Parts: sequence; structure tokens; C-alpha cells
Amino acid sequence: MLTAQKTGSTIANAFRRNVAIIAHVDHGKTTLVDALLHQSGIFRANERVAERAMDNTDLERERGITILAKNTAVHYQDVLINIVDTPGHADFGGEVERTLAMVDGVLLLVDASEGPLPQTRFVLRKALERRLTPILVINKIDRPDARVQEVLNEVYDLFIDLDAAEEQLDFPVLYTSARAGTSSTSMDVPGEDLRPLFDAIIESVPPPKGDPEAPLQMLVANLDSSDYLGRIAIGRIFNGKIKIGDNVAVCKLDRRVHETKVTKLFAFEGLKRIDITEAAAGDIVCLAGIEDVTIGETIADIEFRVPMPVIAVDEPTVSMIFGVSTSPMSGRDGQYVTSRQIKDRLDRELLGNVSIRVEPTDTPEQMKVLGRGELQLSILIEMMRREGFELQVSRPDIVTKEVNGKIVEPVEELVIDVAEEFQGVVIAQVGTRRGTMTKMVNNGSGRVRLDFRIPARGLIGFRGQFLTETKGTGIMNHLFAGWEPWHGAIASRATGALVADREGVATAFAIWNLQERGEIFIDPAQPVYEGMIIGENARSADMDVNITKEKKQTNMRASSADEAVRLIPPRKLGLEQAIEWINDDELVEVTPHNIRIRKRVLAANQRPKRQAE
Ligand SMILES: Nc1nc2c(ncn2[C@@H]2O[C@H](COP(=O)(O)OP(=O)(O)OP(=O)(O)O)[C@@H](O)[C@H]2O)c(=O)[nH]1
Ligand SMILES: [Mg+2]
Repeated sequence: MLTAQKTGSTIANAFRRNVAIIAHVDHGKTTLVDALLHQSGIFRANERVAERAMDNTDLERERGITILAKNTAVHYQDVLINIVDTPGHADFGGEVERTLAMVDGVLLLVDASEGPLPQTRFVLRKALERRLTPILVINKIDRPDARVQEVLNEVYDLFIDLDAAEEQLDFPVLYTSARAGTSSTSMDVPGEDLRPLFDAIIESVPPPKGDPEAPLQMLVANLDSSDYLGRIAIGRIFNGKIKIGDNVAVCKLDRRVHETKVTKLFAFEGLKRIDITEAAAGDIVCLAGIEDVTIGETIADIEFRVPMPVIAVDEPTVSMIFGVSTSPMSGRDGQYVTSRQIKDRLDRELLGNVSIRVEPTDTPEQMKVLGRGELQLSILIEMMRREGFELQVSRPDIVTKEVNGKIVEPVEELVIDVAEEFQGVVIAQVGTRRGTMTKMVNNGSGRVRLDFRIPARGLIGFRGQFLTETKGTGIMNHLFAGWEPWHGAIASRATGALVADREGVATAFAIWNLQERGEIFIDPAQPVYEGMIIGENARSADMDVNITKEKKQTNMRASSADEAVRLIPPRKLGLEQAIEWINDDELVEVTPHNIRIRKRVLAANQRPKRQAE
């Protein structure tokens, strides 16, 4: 029998390179892929291609971030380079982890001004653990505040800090402006195009290993689906060949084995997928028509059914309860409202989303959904509402574990960059959330960089507060740093809620009367129900209010000045803000067209009251 060791050292295909692009959020990965696509001649001269073409889902385009890892491939000279673009936001780290199972090298992008940030560390650590060959790409060298030499030194420090092996430290360095589409191996030579980067990929990234003559082993690292093809498995062939018409064995994670036939095979080519009839070790391909396959499974030779090692990803750290909406307005907006429908949707999500878990609760009406962060979970909720779902969700909670009889909780490394004037307030804020400062650097530019360790719990709802305090100018990033014994209670929101005490329609008059008491979240004429939260009380207690009150009719004709009630524009909470805002006794009601906030117990006379402190 052939073993992986025996075949591991052979070059599968000298004309292939498989690389992933990894970096902290916004350091320019997707922009670099655009430039690589353009310069490899994938597009016709007159073809119009969207900016950040790989960010092709609605949510990605709206938010300007990458959420899902995606494949593309370009030709350079005689070589086909498979490139995987990955998300940089920490919540989508699971996407990066599984992507790395497909490639032999990585382009580590680092912003020439920001330098390495928490997610740079995370992705580099994962790449080094897998012994992938790195190429350092210092990007955005066109930035006026670029500090290239310093950033280069910081990256070396990071490699050493991560215990990189000797040969891993010997990486090529490219200086690029992804936006301008230029690269150079030296800061003294202005770049003209991306040829130096392409050359570095061909020269430094090893061609894929494996044996095309050995029995087939293809590791599924990603899933996609299409209306007419059904489920599409994307993966790397490590050994052997695959052909249309072949009978293959799908080695499942639970050790079962299914037999199936290969009916549709594709390779990547720019933004498209092209039909192919066969592929071999070293190739990254898509296989359609296998309904029952998930990430981490191996498609193997029908006789030689040996799976590849499983893809390990980090554990989730945050959970939320997704439940059937119990709002009196439930079902007005959405097509899918039942627990069955919500459960089916979550089951589907689990197939393609390796870092999400779903656990049952003591009632079928509610499911506990676990993920890497609030953003990851809120993106899932946002996708569901766009698909026509209605549901209610709880405040995010932190996943804890018991180790040697002690409760431990996830702790994050928090890196903050703010103007000096906000330093005091930020340190105080983080302090009340049980963060401790580990480092402070003031490089004399008027901004300071503060490093903290903080329980992940303390970060829930922090971003909004932080942005308000720093007038939107602060930058914060955080990364899972480990498990520590429970840090003790952290105070939640200090303010109470203004709660509608009856069903009806909000009036301008009632809003006008109440707006002195706090901040109103709704517009006049908006329907409300008993227990729905219509604003934030300036005080710490909840207050039941009649937001439907009409002005008393008087015999006297109102003067026109009186009529024009002056309303402060409401503070409308988006999904993420609402999730950050709520307390444990509150829920966010999500429908395709509305985000409402409510008390968990709607009836005022049954609700435990939050008292003034
Ligand atoms: N000045 C300058 N800006 C750049 C350069 N490359 C990218 N950008 C800008 O940086 C921003 C982020 O670029 P993206 O390509 O979306 O970054 P990303 O790394 O893919 O981001 P995520 O996928 O969300 O992690 C965009 O506004 C780009 O236009 C560059 O070389 N110079
Ligand atoms: Mg991107």
C-alpha cells in the first residue's frame, strides 16, 4: 500500500503553485488579487471588472470586507497559480485555517503604515504551524505615513516571537502598492508592475507535492452551491488523478464511506470556473454533484479509502441564543418563522462554516449558536433576515470551560490606537471591563498605541462605546489570547430602557414628551407593542411609558407654532448596535425589514423590574 510519507516528497506538478493571501483586516488582500488578475491578462482589454472583484457577495460589497475565503487562478508564464483570498477580520479566522490546508505557500501582507496587527499574528502563526513557505508583502508603500523599514523589523520580530524555524525566516520581501498594481524587491527601485511578485511566487513557493500515480486523495476545504449543480466541493488533490465518470469513495468525518460517481469537474480560471475532464495531484478543483460531502472530508480512490488528516480549527468563543420570535408582530414580515425552518437553515450553515457550532437548548424553540465573535454571528443573522427569516436573538455570551474544577474564560489581546487626548478615557473604559494594560507606545505622532489583556466578555458592546468616546477616530483590534480563570463580574449597560406599556402606534406628541428622558429609537407612526423598547432611559431603571398618547383635543385652536412638535431625530439601532446594546433580560427581534428591541418578558405586570441602583 502506498503511504503518504512515500508520496509526500515527490513533486506532483512543477507547473502549479498554490498560495493563500493572508493579512490583518484591510491590509489590501482583495485589492492585490484584483491587480494579479488584471496583470495576468485574465480579462479582455475592454472588459469592465468591479473593484475588489473577489468580494462578490452583497454583504461583502456593502461592508467592504471579505467574509468568505475564495479561490481564483491565474497563469504566469507556463505556471498556473491557484490563489485563495482570505478574510482578515478575526471573526472569520476559521476561513483562513481551512484555506491553509489547500496551499503550499502564503503571501503575508502587512500594511506599510499600520504594521503587524493582531490578526497578522494569528494568520502567520497558523501558516508557520503548517510549515508553509511565506513571502512577505509590505503593501500600501504609497501611503504618506508609510514606515517601511520599521514595519519590516516588526515583522521579523513577529516571526521570531512565533518561533519560526530558521528556513522560514529566510523569506523574500516584496514592496507593493496593490492599488497601483506595482511591486519591487527593493525600496530603492520603484515598482512598475507585479512581475517581481509573480516571480517570487514561482521561485519561492514550492510546487505542490504528491504523486499523480498514487491512489486518489482529494481534501475538501471549502463548499459552494449553485442552483443547478447543487453542492460543490472545493479542494486540493494531494495524490492521484480524478476523471469524469470515475467512481470514487467519499470518506466522511464520521468514518462512514460513500461511493459516488464524478459527473462534473471544474478548475478555477480568473473569476470563472471552467469545465475540465480530469485533474491530478497538485490541482485545486471543484467537484459538483456530491450531495453528502462536507469540509474536511476526503474524496478517495474507490479501492484505497484513506482519508487525509482532518482540518483542525480553533474553538468558538461567543454564543447567542437564536429563537423563534415570540413578538406579537411575528410573521408579518418574514417567510420563515418556525423552529424547524430556523434549524434547517442553521444546519445548512454548519456545512460550509467550519467555525460555527449549533447546540440544542432545553426547548426546541431555541438554539444556541456558537461562533468566533459578535461580527460573525451578526453576519449570519443578517444573511438569514435577507433570506426572509424572522427570529429573536439574545445578548452574546462568552463560552466558558471547566479546567481542573475551575471555570476559565477566553481572554483577548486588545490593541488600541487613539489620539493622545482620548488615552485617559479609553484606559478608564477598558479598566471597568477588567482589561489590564500590558504596553503603551507613544511614538510622538500625537497618537498612542495601547495594548491590553481583557476578558472576551469585556469586549461585548465595547466597540460602540469606544467609537463614541473617541469620536469615531479610534482603531481597535483584538485577538483570542488564551483561557484564564474567571475574572469576576463585569457591569453591563448602566442605563435602563424606555419600554412601551401598550400596543399601538407611536405618536409625535408622546415622543416629544419623552425625549427629555433619554434617547428615542423609533419614529412617529411606528407600530409598537407592550414590552417593546422604544428608547434608552438616561437613568439606570427601566421605565414603562405610553408612547401612543395623543394630544388632548381642546376647543381652542392650536397655534401653528404649537403644532410643529420639534423632534430630535431618533437613534436607530442597526442589527449589530442592537445586539451590543441589549442586556440579558432583553432580546433583539429580527425580521427582513425591521430590527426591534424588546424586553424578554413582554407583559409589564409580569416583568421583573430593573430598579435604580
Ligand atoms: N493607499 C493604498 N491603499 C490600498 C492599497 N491596497 C489596498 N488599499 C485600500 O485598502 C482598503 C482595504 O482593501 P482590501 O483589498 O479590501 O483589503 P483586504 O485585506 O482584502 O480586507 P479584508 O478582506 O476585509 O480583510 C481599500 O480601501 C483599498 O483601496 C495600496 O496599495 N495603497
Ligand atoms: Mg478582502
